[in-house]
Amino acid sequence: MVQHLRRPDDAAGEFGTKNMPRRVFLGLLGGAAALGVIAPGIQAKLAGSVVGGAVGLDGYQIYTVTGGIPTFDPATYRLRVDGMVRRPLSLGLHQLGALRPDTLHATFQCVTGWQVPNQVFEGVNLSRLLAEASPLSGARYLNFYSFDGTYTESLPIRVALGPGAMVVTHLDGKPLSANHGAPVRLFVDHYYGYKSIKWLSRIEASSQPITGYWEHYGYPENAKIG
Ligand SMILES: Nc1nc2c(c(=O)[nH]1)N[C@H]1C(S)=C(S)[C@@H](COP(=O)(O)O)O[C@H]1N2
Ligand SMILES: [Mo]
Repeated sequence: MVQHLRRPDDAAGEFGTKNMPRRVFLGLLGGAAALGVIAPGIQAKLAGSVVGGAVGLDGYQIYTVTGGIPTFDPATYRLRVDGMVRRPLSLGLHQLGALRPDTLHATFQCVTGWQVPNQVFEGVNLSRLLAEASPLSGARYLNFYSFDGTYTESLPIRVALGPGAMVVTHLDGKPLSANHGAPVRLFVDHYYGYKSIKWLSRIEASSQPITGYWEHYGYPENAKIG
């Protein structure tokens, strides 16, 4: 079941309330507030937002701020790495598939309180892509763009160079599903799920972070858990 998250002008939040019993919604909100991440003003804004949701069979809630699951053409899809780099990359699915895979065992954790433990992520560590693209010394952030045309995120390069930041192609041994961001999504271990942008198509090295989609509505840029 897909949770359609609309733009915050008609629905301000990741916390859906339409079709959701009020008690459940308040419970979710309370959980996020207990995590200490959502400021009271944002809570009020989110409480006014309305979208429905259900937990998928695999334990995830499927989020999409555009209200749809974007499609792509496998023949023309490219993951670009550009901006402040010496060697811009443009990788097709064959090239991505030919890379030796990295593996990461981790828990997926959304800021609203749900989590999915014991996940096996496979793909390419960002550090390897960066080694290939060779960021310039002034590049301090990576900015991420989705081909859904709306969702964005950022990450300090020092985090991207760590072992927990991966461009994911496979989840639990299977190619990433469309709902989870096919053909590739980001996963950042120890960071809330909103950093893990789906339907990823561009990674831009920059001296500055862009304001990510949820950051624009008040989520902290630093989404580190704990
Ligand atoms: N493109 C895009 N990426 C996204 C989102 C989104 O709505 N659109 N939601 C984020 C949030 S808040 C979470 S918790 C995870 C959820 O991942 P899932 O939909 O695979 O469960 O995706 C993140 N990446
Ligand atoms: Mo999330």
